[in-house]
Amino acid sequence: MRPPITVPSFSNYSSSSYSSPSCDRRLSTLVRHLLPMDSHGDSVSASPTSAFQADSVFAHVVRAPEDPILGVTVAYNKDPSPVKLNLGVGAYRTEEGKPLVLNVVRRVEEQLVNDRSRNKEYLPIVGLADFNKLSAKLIFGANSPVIQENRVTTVQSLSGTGALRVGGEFLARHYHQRTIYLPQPTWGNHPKIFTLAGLSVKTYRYYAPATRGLDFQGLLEDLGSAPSGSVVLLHACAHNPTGVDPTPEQWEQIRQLIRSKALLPFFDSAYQGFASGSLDADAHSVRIFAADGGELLLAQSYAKNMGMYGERVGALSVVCKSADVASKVESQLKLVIRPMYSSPPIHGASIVAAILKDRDLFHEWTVELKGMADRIITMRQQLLDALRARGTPGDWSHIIKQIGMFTFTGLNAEQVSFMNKEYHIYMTSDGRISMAGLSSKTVPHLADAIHAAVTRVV
Ligand code: PGU
Repeated sequence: MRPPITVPSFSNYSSSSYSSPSCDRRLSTLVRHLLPMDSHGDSVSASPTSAFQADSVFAHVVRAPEDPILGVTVAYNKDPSPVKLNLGVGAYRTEEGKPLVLNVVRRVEEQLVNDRSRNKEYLPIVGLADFNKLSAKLIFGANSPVIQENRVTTVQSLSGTGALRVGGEFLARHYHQRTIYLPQPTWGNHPKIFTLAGLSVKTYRYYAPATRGLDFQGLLEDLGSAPSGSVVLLHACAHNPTGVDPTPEQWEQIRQLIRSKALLPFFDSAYQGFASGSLDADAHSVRIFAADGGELLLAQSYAKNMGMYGERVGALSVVCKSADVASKVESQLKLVIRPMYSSPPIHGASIVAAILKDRDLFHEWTVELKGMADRIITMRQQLLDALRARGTPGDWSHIIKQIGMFTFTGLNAEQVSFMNKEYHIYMTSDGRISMAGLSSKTVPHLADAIHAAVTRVV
């Protein structure tokens, strides 16, 4: 018997769990959530089963639950069923259901391996200089004033997660406001990253389940009443998990509100190119903030858009009012990074830099990226058609309205659990499915499962 997946979701926690001004209470809340739960959601204590175990100085260590997202893959890997389908983690798969290494990445990797002049010396603390410059150019645009005026400092990071953590620790040390507002819901790792970085986490309304769209009024109200100076986490595009982004007009209103209240925007850009298929269009939100002369932080990831997941390639940028401030900020970022991991890895960043630097390689990348984005859009249409063909109750048009890697289906935890047990479908308990994990062959199986869940599990 395979145990059902248990995927505790941070998105279910009330915002008040993170609202305490007391660091102790915040940490104890977090620690409570990281302890294992019994079936009633209560923490359970360790019970050593043998004298041998009790001898261990670690005998008191309790087993932690699997991660709500990465744990889905762990459960999937244990399932022997031939029809199993992993729609949990946001990782691109081909029509054949296989992970994809982009052709352009393979080609550059071969060139690098064959280049005998290359070595594996340590990179500087801030990483590969070329990579940092090119990453800033990719997101802000080549003609951005923040680049031309040297007002941005960019450091290489351990993918998007590492950029968020280093940025969070920098803010906890050097910024006067320790509160960060996260959209509700958000990527499950955000609250943990920022809490452990030393910030106090609060939430702002973002998603309206009734419309399956943006709660724009709620967002404006919550950010409007946030204390001046608070940090605001914004998903640059392809919001995870909802797939709901503000329109350009709404972004402009958000920008005006944030600037008028002197809030500090911290962008998380994990999906540039995946929302629309265009790198420039997906950078729109970041660019309007960068163009207004104000300050911001930005975490960038090449996990998805270049398929560099396990290479851990990303960047943290801090846009400042002057080049002088930016260079001082960089000197302090080095003090955050050095005792944490000393310096970042060279391999993945060298591949990314080579692709960003060369016009032909860059073009080849954009074509492959568009191919991935388009395949996801096709999957959306196919899933919607399959549900309509089955007469599945409900309006499923949000499947094609939402953008990026995920569909926030609206399925509840019981329905998710049912689909797991009866159909071997693996997804996060909040009802999010990774469209990138679907293919034409598996759409019917998923549609059957959703139809059964909706009609049999209330
Ligand atoms: N920010 C957001 C909004 C993300 O969705 C992710 C990845 C990251 C940052 C961090 O990605 P890096 O790999 O560190 O660059 N979220 C995916 C991947 C699985 C995970 O939870 O890390 C997801 O499925 O939500």
